[in-house]
Amino acid sequence: KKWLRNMVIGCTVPALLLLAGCGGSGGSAATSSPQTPATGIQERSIKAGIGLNEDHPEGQGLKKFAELVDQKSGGKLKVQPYYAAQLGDDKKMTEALQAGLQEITIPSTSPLVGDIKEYAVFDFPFIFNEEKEAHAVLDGPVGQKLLEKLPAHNLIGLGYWENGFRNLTNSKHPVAKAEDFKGLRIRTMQNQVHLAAFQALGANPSPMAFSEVFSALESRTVDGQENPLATIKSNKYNEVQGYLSLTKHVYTPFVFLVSKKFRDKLSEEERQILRDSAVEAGKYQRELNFSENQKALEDLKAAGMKANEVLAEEMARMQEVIKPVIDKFAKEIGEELVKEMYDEVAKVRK
Ligand code: KDG
Repeated sequence: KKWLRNMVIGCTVPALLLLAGCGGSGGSAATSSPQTPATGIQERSIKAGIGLNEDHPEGQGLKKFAELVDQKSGGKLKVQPYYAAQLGDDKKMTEALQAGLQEITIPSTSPLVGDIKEYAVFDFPFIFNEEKEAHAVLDGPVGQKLLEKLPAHNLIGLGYWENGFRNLTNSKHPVAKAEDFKGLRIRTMQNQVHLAAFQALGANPSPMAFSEVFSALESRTVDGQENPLATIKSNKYNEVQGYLSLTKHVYTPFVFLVSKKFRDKLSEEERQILRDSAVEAGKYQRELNFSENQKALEDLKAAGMKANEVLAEEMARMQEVIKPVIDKFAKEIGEELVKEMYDEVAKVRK
């Protein structure tokens, strides 16, 4: 039987033993299909993109992640970092993950709110006073619940890194009280809560992708923007903004995202390497972020920015103005989750 002989010759040895599974495909043992889960560690190239620069703590964290993955996989899993929005902004990269065209990104949670409305709890202004309060919520049940919403959107979340407390810069005047926001054209992230909060303060907010911010400030298309100090320094906003107001008005987390389409192809061993490395690099990133945010203030002042503090009673007045916005979004998100977050913060404060 010539056809049978040809077929047998076409099979590899393991496939020959499982003749039924040969099917003339050459059946390499390393090839995985949805029916046969991958095993071991394969050679893979992993594109990981962020919006911030390599010198920013997020860039340094990503570099650390790539090193850890390299070590843990014996050089087989190769993470290629792309900084400064080379692969696009948070929204675009997240969509690329969903389509399986990019493997990793670490965006602010704020632009995800269009897809997962519950993430807006982290956009409520003035809910955290210190980093450790935010960490308790993010690393606790509330943060976990939100990570569990990601797979339905073709994303896998491996935990939270830190963008941090945001402060306002502008080219017009110091902002020390609620009235000072009036009429300022401020770039915001693409997020409904941020938009509504700045509108409530009488500012004129315009949502914009991160990579467009510098030129919008330079051309005076907008008067100001808000970001953590490490970003203001790394992106050299001091060159186009004279005033830095320490409003600390909202804390933004980063969420470590992996494409679900990519993750589904990985073996358990490979998944574990990514999980462990994301957590380990995340600890490093948060520490670096904290120290860089402290240091950046001095550097920005030395570079000529006029910095001003905001008194606690003025912050309380800003909070008062924004309260209806928070109440409205709390209803939309689900008051139970919002309460859970406040309870968690209260526990840390005790
Ligand atoms: O890599 C993260 C950045 O893309 C972005 O999230 C920075 O906070 C940010 C902003 O203002 O867009």
